[in-house]
Amino acid sequence: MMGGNGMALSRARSASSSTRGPPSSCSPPSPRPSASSDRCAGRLRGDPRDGCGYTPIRVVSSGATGELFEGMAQGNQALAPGAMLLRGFARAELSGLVAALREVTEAAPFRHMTTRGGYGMSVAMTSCGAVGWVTDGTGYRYDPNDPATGRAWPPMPEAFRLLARRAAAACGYPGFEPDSCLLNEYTPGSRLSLHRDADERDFTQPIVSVSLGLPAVFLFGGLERGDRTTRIRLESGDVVVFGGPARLVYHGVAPLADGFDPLLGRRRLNFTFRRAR
Ligand code: MD3
Ligand code: FE
Repeated sequence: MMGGNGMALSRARSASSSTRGPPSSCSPPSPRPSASSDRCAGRLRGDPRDGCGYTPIRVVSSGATGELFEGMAQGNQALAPGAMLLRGFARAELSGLVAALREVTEAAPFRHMTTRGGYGMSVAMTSCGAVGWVTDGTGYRYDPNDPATGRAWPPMPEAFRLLARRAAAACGYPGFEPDSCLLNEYTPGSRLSLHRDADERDFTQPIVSVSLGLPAVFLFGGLERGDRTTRIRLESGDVVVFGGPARLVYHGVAPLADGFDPLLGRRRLNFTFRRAR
């Protein structure tokens, strides 16, 4: 596992703290139509090029390049069975997302939370939606209230919700209704150590991730913490949908390299849309 400097790190979200352990089978029924065949069962690290778990996708993103690529898959890539990278899916919407973001962070500013082990996180977080993901000295949970204010989290902006729905639908999850969006803010040096997202109730529901701002190296592992990780560069406007056999994989983010993004400056944001309850 990644060592780090021992203080500004670990999300360790599900590590042994979850009251619900992962299901004994880590291959929840995949709602994706005809995507993963039986030969893919239990296989997480298949070469994306072998087509295993790959669903040819018709992207319906609009905007700048939309006309050119209408009806074509815009570089969609299966990272592994159940994990689809939609390159640039949100690119045309970035400024709208940032505008909507302001309303969220005015009510619930980014803050550095503390892990159950007492470490301050280098990534600052906030949430919107019916519940928000919270970590403090007592553990990890989804809470209907922001502990910083005692009030409900701000509502999920329509632009957020609709983007998540479209991305999920493009990957074979029609009708995705996220009740929580976790917003992560990275500055140069911020990292997220290897963890699983296992605090949600229903692992058949996917998680949709949207990246904005500075590029990052995403670490994509396997079902065991010790499994080797693949590095994937995520850029502003990239969307990843994690479902099926990829839903409970270990993952993290390498320390953010410095740089300057025209929209966000020296920052990277990641929004993850979840069905928590
Ligand atoms: C794979 N965020 O918020 S997004 C997180 O870039 C988180 O801020 C990272 O991991 C970030 O929990 C990575 C990619 C991601 C998100 C959720 C997943 C990958 C996932 C859930 C299951 C499997
Ligand atoms: Fe995660």
